[in-house]
Amino acid sequence: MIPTIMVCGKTGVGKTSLVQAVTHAGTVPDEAISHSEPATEDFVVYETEAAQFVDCEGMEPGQTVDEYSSFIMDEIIRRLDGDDASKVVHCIWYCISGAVARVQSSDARLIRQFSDRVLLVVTKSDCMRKGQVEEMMNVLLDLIPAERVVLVSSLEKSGLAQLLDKSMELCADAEDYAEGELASFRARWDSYYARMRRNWQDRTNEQADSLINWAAGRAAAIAIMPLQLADVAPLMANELYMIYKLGAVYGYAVDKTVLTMLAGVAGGSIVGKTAASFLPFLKVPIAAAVTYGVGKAAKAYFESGMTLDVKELKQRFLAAEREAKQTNWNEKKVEEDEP
Ligand SMILES: Nc1nc2c(ncn2[C@@H]2O[C@H](COP(=O)(O)OP(=O)(O)O)[C@@H](O)[C@H]2O)c(=O)[nH]1
Ligand SMILES: [Mg+2]
Repeated sequence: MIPTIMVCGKTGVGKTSLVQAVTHAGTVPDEAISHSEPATEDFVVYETEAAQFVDCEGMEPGQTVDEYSSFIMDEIIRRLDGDDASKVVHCIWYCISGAVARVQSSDARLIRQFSDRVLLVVTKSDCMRKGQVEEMMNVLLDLIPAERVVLVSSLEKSGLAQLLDKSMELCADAEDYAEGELASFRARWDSYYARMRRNWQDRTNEQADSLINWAAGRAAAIAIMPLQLADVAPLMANELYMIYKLGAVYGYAVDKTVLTMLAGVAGGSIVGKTAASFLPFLKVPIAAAVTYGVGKAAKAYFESGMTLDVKELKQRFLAAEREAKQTNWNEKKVEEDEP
């Protein structure tokens, strides 16, 4: 038995690209990915040793939620009713685009309809921009618990390991597995993904580090501005944005509690720490070091699967802050563009 995962959402959000990203080379041909016209018609099934992916035609702008919803539901029921147990859908990936940064009411309705079999996948997380991320997260997390949301980028190969882990959990409890069957299913899945995971992990690590360096450099650039008050809000926004993006690199939707906890490992807000440095030449290194330290603690937290406790995080923060103080942030060239 291999699980069946159904991938749906609006046209162009990156469904086919996502299936391509989680399957071995050659499974999904490049031609299947659209660059202008919608490319996926009806239901296209891609099969691997680990899973069967049903790539659905996307919801079109003129289509109503009810129309799209019954199109998907009909297929789910058709598969359930058939004699072939291997066709039953175990898990749905409902995709919305991180580039659009808006959750529409139609998305909200569909997500509710698919209920407890659905993972909400935010695609193109590489395209999420400052000023939009926070609002989008808040709307999403009102709709569905953070555990059921995964942020991915097929382009950067980020969040994919997280998506697979969550899907595996959903698939595993969707089936009444006979003894031993579950274990063999897990083993097959693990061996299929072992190499891909290693590659993704290396990339994720690099992305996280470059994001932290970028944010610390930005903090230094903000702190160098002469006006005391003017730099307060941007420093805070910069730090929070870094945390959201780091979460996304690991596939996590960061909620308020996690955000506050991570920003707090510095033992006070970045604003407080910077303002307290009454010697102007200390502002830059402090702002950079605090951001860097919070970044490294956040990275460790997401890397651990959100299990590290506050005490461990504080230690990570202190070690990284010390390390950052050795860096001359004034001399580091800060790129305006994000990594
Ligand atoms: N930046 C970015 N673009 C993506 C990503 N995934 C897909 N795309 C682009 O989005 C467009 C639509 O992708 P496609 O997979 O055909 O979307 P579908 O209609 O939902 O199946 C294509 O131009 C892709 O190259 C991603 O993770 N990041
Ligand atoms: Mg498609």
